[in-house]
Amino acid sequence: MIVSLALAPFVVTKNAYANGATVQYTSFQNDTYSLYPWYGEKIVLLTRSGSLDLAAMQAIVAALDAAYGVYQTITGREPNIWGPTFLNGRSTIAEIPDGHTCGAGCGLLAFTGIELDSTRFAGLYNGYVQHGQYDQAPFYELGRNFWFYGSQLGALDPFVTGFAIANRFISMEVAGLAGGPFNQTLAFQTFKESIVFDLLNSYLADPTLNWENTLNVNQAPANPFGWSANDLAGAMFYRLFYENGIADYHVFFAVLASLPPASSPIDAVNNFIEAARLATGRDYTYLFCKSICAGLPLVVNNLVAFAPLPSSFKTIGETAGCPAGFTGKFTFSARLTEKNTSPALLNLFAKVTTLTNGNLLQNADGGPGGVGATLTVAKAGGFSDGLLTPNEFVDVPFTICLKQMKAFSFFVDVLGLTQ
Ligand SMILES: [Ca+2]
Repeated sequence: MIVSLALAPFVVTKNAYANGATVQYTSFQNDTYSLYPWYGEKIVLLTRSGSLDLAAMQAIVAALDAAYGVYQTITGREPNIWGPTFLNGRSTIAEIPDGHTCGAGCGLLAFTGIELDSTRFAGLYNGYVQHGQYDQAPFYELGRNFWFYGSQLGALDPFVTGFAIANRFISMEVAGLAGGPFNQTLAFQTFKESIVFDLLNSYLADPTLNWENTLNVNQAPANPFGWSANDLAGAMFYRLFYENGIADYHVFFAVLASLPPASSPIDAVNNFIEAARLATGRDYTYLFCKSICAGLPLVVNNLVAFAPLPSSFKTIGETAGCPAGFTGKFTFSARLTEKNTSPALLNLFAKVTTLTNGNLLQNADGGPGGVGATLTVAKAGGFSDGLLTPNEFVDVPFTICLKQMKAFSFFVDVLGLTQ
């Protein structure tokens, strides 16, 4: 699913530029500039100089368009439109004088708009003119524009920047673009491999490391280039792409977008693992938990069946155990059955992911609660010994405090440890 490099900008750029016309651009810092537009299909590059090499600008614009297309393939969507950064139907990438944008470059999260300072733009332009290579900066910033997963993953911060790190490499790789040296010094291939392979492999090889003492505390394993926890998270995304291809990698993000919001870092890790499992059929728990965090409960929905028992449904008009303001209760049991191919499970609990109408789970651990509340599975039935083995089941009672006597939605995840 590679977007062809043979795009329209040839003609459009020529026409637009031949007029020598500039456009007004309002920057992230709310300054106004007259800049020269170089139109692609999806992006428009805005530069301070109008006397740049036309062929070079066409190549750079085509490369950015191609990378934009790869990001579109990965995410299945496009950035939201931010008026000042959307010109003639295209997302702007603007050159701004040094010291007048956020650092060397930046891109708006989930919205159109990238700014590169003049030094960074010169690196991009000269890199192409002199070596036929593309500086990575704008390809990374596209990873800001296409970041739509703050709700599912943002609770673990390195995932946010890790997305841009991974997809910079992936967009350039899929579009077949030669990368220039990182910060004009580190050879692109070394730059890339030291992150996506070496950093992750050294992390995986060290049994004392896990997500909690790396990603969760913004600390990468010691490494020769000083790569960060963001780079480590990026390498985890890259591994999904590398091992499964871009089609499954797209499914990963499509599934991810449908998962519940993460209210804690562990929720974010579980979302990553669950989306990866559904998209690829593989278990990527090992990226986060090795022997040292065997005590970390993970979502085990795929290892069990959990079905409400209609014969147990009961609506009652009393509210004992509910806070004030409720009108009744709904009680039922759900049967939790271990699939016959699953490993034995222990320390099982249910966690509320959806509960509508302002209703509460009355018998949640620690008292009535809504989304995020947990209910520890009591030792009963096949779980009397605290271990649920293949084909064993246990019935779990739920009591819901009702605001009103009407239909509502209730969903839970099942979490636990595998033996
Ligand atoms: Ca048992």
